[in-house]
Amino acid sequence: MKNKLETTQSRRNFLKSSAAGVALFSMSGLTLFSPRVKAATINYDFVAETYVKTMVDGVNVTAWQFRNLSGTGPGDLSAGIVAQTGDTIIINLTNNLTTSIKFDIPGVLENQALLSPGTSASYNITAPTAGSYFFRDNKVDEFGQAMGLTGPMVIMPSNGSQTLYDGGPAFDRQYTLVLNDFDDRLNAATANGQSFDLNNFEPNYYFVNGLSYPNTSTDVDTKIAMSMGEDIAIRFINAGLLAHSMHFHGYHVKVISRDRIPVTDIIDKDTVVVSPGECVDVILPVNQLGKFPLHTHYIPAVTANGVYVNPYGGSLLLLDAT
Ligand SMILES: [Cu+2]
Repeated sequence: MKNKLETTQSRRNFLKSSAAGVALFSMSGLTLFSPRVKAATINYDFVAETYVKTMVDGVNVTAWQFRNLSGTGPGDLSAGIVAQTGDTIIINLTNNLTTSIKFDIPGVLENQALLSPGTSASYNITAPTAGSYFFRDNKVDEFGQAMGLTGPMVIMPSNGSQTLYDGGPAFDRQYTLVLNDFDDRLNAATANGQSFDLNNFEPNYYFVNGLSYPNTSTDVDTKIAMSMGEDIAIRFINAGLLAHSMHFHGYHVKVISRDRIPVTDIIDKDTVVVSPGECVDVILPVNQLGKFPLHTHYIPAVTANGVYVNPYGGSLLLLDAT
């Protein structure tokens, strides 16, 4: 059926030509990571900052982001963390916002001190169990996330295997898809120094890795390129405030883990619920060729501000098996 050796070999060659030893987040749809025998120390220099993000319908929205000063995250995200279990991860964070923030990695680094505007802090963690995580600002509930202060953290097994967790299923390629959403009234209020009640949060822009369709269909980190016979790992990380039922056309997937906890009853599914704050890892066996959509079943989330643009917007992406 599949030639494992060949796919492994071509991946190795690909990795060889990349910037070895640098923990880049991803490129060409792969989480670009060279397995190591020994644990390493990986430094990330992040800033938290305000920026203007152009929506897929041309509207400009003032948002917040974590930005890696010497790298990026997947897609349009400006920061992401990739490491191997046991690595030392040092995150040097400077807060360039005019308000304090609280850096947080659910399940890994919690209850940190506030980081005042214009100051820096270093967060030193040992890379935990292999799996999908995210980081965020957690000062006031999900407010920081609603403004865009979030990014993925992917931890690979310490034994260098291309698996979703230690002893878990192997895959040929992996994609990390961060789901989040903006209510542009919240962004505008924050930019004007006004408050916004999160109870009134009704998002009107939706993203996968910071991109909305059709831009998801051309970016190497969000266009799911696959080959016949491959097993594709997809890490859904819902850093937004709404639950999404992600619907696969053309394929069934196996849900492997939820928040790093292996699923024991694995069945084939075409729709996978990803709750707010949840990380859900699935494997898609590629058993037919073609182009198919993958999208949220929450219909407003495949629009831009309630309008179908070009011909959709929001959390819709393309599965492309060649
Ligand atoms: Cu559908």
